[in-house]
Amino acid sequence: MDAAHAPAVCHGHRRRWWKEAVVYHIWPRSFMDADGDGIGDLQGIIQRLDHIAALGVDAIWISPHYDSPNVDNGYDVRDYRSVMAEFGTMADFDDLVASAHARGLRLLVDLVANHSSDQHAWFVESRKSKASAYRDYYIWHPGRDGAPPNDWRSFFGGSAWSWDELSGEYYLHLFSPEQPDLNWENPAVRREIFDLMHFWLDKGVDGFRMDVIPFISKDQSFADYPPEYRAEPHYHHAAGPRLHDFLKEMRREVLDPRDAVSIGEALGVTTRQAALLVDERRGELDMLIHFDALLVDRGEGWRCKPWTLPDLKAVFAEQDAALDHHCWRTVCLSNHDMPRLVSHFGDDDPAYRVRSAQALATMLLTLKGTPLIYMGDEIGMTNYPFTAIDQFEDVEARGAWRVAVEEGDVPPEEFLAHMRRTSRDNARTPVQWDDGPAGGFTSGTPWFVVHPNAADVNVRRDRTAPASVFRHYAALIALRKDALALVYGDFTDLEPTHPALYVYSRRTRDDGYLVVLNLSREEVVYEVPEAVRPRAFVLGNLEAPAADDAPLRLAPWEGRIYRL
Ligand code: ISL
Repeated sequence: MDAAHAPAVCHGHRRRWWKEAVVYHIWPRSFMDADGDGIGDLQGIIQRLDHIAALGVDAIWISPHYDSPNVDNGYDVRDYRSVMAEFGTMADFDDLVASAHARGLRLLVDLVANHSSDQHAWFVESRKSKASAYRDYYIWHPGRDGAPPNDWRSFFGGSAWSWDELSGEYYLHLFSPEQPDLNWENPAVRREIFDLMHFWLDKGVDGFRMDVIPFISKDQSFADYPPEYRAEPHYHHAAGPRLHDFLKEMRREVLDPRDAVSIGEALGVTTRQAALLVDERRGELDMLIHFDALLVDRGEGWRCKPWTLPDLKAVFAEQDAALDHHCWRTVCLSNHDMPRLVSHFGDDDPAYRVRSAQALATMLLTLKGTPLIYMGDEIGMTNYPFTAIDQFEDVEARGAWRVAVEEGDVPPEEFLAHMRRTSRDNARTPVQWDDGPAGGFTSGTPWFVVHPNAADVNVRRDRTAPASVFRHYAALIALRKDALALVYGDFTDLEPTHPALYVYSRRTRDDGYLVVLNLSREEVVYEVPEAVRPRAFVLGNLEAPAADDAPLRLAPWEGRIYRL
């Protein structure tokens, strides 16, 4: 249907481009290196836009491309209005916007506004003295009885407060000491952030992914964590008193006038709070990156814990119950902070890697919400086989090691066993483009290890292999384009307690799909309930089943979509 004549509402939802879109997430440092310095860059992204366009996605989100000392790989911004030198120039950025738009791809950039780098000019000025005009751009405190003001902990280990010798006060950093938190209570700070958002919108970007945005409002009493939050302080930080006011102001000042889309990273946001942040009648954010699924197997910090499929299904069911037709959500199963999708929720044993990556792709693209695909997952890239702490590059991994192993009593082997499964570095090894040196990522020396399986697992090979993860993604995305029921249709989990199958329907009043996923290594026989008798098989990752295939006989990691 011609978009201009399409109804503005579908099955109770306001139709918006970003609800119908699929987003591809790039972590630029490891995507593609065009100039041979071993570091991914903007021209590298441009070189590979056809790969992204061939998937059929609608938008790209790039992790921070701003000037940064890279303590946290770009999430410590030194200058919000310039491009990181390793990634290229402002002319390259303009080229990226134009090249993406020329292919019908929208571009979202990362807004890192909870904190800056300690090398940002604001912080350099702020710490010069208590009288600095920029003092109140950050959060300073004299401390209590010669100790930090409270028990807040940095997500990267240790206290969230550092003593500044020169100006004689503590400053707050919820992440590393090199990432001081901005003071959103100060209207001048909010003005600066809104102005820089306009700056990038003027450059043609279509919206923002907002880094730890729920943390921007701080409880001004700076009291200790309430006891119920001590084990999981992110829930405390995400519930600051003025969060909703600040977001409404941002919406009024920037997002609405520019028709820019907003995806808030929502670490610490409960499902109930999520509804308040994305209810379109309230005018805050468009959608969130939810963490409950990503962290379903996560214990405290870097530790993993056992999980079951019903646990994961319960997360999506809870979201569905909490977010009604006034709200929207993303489906995010992986990103640059998480293990690789196939290693996390699938089976990266070579016998099942492709098939389980395809089954997970089916889930990602048919659950309710805007799917976010993380680079490399479209060919089933896997976790890296780390064996020693010095192989890790990430500030989070190193901070956790210091606290757990060097200052604590965790045996190194125990730490590494967990980290192999949970480390952010798993997602940060370079994308494997072909079976050449460095997986075709660079003609130079790659800044980080390339996975030893690059000769087998790479874009060139996957796209032409008889069983291809990439082509399955492309087929699913193409199906979704013509299927509003897969976007706006009601979600019903038909077997919430089944230990191996995920079976759900997506239905509007006049259309519907049934998704049957075997997320296990065992064959499973399944009798489809009367109420959802499928009319026709639409798409799967194995041979089409015989017409009289009842009950369904699902091979390990088989995923099928039927029309209802
Ligand atoms: O949740 C995580 C996994 O345990 C954390 O790694 C992560 O720090 C958290 O999700 C917040 O992430 C975002 O902000 C950080 C940055 O390091 C991450 O890369 C970013 O996605 C600080 O800017």
